[in-house]
Amino acid sequence: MTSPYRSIVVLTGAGISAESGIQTFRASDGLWENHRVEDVATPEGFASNPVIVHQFYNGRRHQLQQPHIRPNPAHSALARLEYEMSQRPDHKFLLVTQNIDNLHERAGSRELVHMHGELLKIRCAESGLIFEHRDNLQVGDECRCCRVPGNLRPHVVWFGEMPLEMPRITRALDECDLFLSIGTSGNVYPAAGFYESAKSSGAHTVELNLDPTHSHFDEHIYGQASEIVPAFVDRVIRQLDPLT
Ligand code: BV8
Repeated sequence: MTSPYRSIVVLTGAGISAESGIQTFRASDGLWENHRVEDVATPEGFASNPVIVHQFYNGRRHQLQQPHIRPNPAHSALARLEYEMSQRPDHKFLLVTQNIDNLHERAGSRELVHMHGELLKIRCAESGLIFEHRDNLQVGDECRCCRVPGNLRPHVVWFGEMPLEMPRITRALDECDLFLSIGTSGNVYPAAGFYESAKSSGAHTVELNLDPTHSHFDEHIYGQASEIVPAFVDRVIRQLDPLT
């Protein structure tokens, strides 16, 4: 028996972290303290209201580091799938997340791209240098590179900005034979178009989500990620070439 899947790309969204206690965007109706996410999560929003935008991210950065916010069985299942693929010669795996939380890496994922950036990192807008940052960020904070206040921003991709590592993502989509979309409403591009790229590369495309979306995947599995993702990962692992 030869494994039907030698190159797997997984895309995740806010829904995979919902059961870990992190609110999704649509569940909050995209609103945050009377601001639309699209208004605070934009360069224009940051330029006109840096204090409000810093508050928005400081609140999420603080919440992410609470002891009860932990990876759930869906995050762990994807780390297990990555491990099983890594044990087999010429098998490839890439996890692309739209999420800025760190739950995938805490679950053990390594072949991971944060295409919309990371909540626990900040960036100097002048030098481009990126720093780990777990505390609040304020308007007057100085960066270590320029040593002037005002250049630091969350290392997050806002609406209208280029997602990160697109060439790596595009190459993986061109080569994959299985594409999983997990916990995303498919509202935000270019991520929402990845399944079509995978499909045109001949991949089998599967949507695992709580609610149906408008997208046309080959297969749809609905339910809570912490239940449907481990079950689906078990199914894929059973189909892989046995370990030699
Ligand atoms: C860009 C970081 C140019 C900030 C975010 C067409 C082509 C290209 C661009 C566009 C286009 N049309 C419009 C655009 C512009 C724009 C866009 O898409 N706008 C939308 C509003 C229409 N896109 C951009 O600006 C992007 N940049 O296009 O640059 C370019 C073009 C092509 C190629 C290269 C460059 C940049 C977008 C990035 C914005 N930043 N995040 C932050 O986090 O604060 S987006 C942010 O919102 C998240 O990162 C995430 O991506 C998005 C929310 O989406 P989801 O993750 O899907 O979350 P949501 O709540 O919507 O859905 C959750 C789902 O989970 C639901 O379906 C629910 O049923 C399910 N669920 C809930 N609980 C569970 C569950 N499932 C399973 N189990 C559960 N328990």
